Amino acid sequence: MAVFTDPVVVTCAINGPIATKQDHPGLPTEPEEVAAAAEAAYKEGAAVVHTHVRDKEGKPTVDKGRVKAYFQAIKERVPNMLIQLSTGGIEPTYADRAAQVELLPRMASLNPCTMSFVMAEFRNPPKEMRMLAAKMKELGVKPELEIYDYGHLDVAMSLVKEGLIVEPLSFSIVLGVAGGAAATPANLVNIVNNLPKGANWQVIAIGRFNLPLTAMGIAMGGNARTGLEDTLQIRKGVLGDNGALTKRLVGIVKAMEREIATPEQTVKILQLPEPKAAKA
Ligand code: KMH
Ligand code: ZN
Repeated sequence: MAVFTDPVVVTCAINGPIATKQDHPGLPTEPEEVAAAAEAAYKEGAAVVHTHVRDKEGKPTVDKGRVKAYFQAIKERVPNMLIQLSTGGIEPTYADRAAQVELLPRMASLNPCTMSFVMAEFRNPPKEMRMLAAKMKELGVKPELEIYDYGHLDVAMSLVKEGLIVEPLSFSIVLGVAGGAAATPANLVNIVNNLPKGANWQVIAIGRFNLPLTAMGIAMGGNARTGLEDTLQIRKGVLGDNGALTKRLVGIVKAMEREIATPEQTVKILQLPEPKAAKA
């Protein structure tokens, strides 16, 4: 069994695109709520906040003013925390996704393949997805590659060959979405075994599989993610919050005698580029 020495990068995915305030009254959607959730997670050890942007009604939006308001609120409260913006979603056009990335989050998700997403169609067409990858590279925004199934990894590797993304790669292995690979230990082991050397990775296991597969990922040398996007409950029947979910995750990492990465260490571990300003 390998001994892992790098500190573990903890990401908190504070809201996601799907859950509503009816599902969880504490779901952060307003800029101030988002910033408070980021701060709660940061205080417990999260270096990265992954966020989807919602409008005043709580619906996903690509409105640049709203994205700016999120970034500003987070930066005011937790200036050191690294913002990872989601570019995922069913509705937004790729032009809108690229426009969001121009606001220079430190990282942004990149979903390499089209797939069924439960009952929805999650469209990530090859050409447009490549345009978004190129935009991230031009702006110095590190892509977080979302791998929902085995073939998605092959597509990510073809982006390396085409010079659209640069190593070391950062992967989220997403398991348990109906339309992608199931949340099983065997799938996690097999996908991790196929990752390129030197890649950073974390597990995103949906719902009740979140905790066991996240713990397994840490034991296998991965980074770790939690938050209300991935699991609304902290225990069966008990709603969680971003601070409490992060605290629990950090406890597991420490129990395995691994250190927690600060934002400064995270920049080095993930080799985040310095963001460049967007061309006018
Ligand atoms: N919601 C997860 C299934 C993204 O934001 O682009 C994956 C995710 C992807 O976080
Ligand atoms: Zn997300």
